[in-house]
Amino acid sequence: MSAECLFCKIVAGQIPATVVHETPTTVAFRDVNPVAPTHVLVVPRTHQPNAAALAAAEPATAADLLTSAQAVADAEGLSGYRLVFNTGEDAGQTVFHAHLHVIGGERLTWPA
Ligand code: DGP
Repeated sequence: MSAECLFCKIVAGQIPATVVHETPTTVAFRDVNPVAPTHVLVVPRTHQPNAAALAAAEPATAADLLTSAQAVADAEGLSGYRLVFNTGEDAGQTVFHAHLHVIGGERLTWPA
């Protein structure tokens, strides 16, 4: 755990969040600022600053994020969904604990 990390604190239960799915390696909770009817963040329990760092250090946990995302989609009854890893400030990453956005619940446009 990183002492100043918001998502580490959510994983530890020190900051409240609406948790929708948990596994031994991941926690999924609703985004506080949803951009679609379903907007869930799937995070590893361990602290890594972004998805690439997670994949390099813990590839099995990186894969677990995808499995958890599908479980969230199934639980939410999504017929389709979008997965996003914002990586780096230029991509809009604001929380530097790896997280996978699961976005759906409406017809999504592309490009966003
Ligand atoms: P990103 O921009 O990819 O780093 O996404 C970070 C997301 O985290 C953003 O969509 C808003 C969400 N978020 C920020 N603070 C909190 C919080 O305290 N609780 C929850 N549930 N989500 C948060």
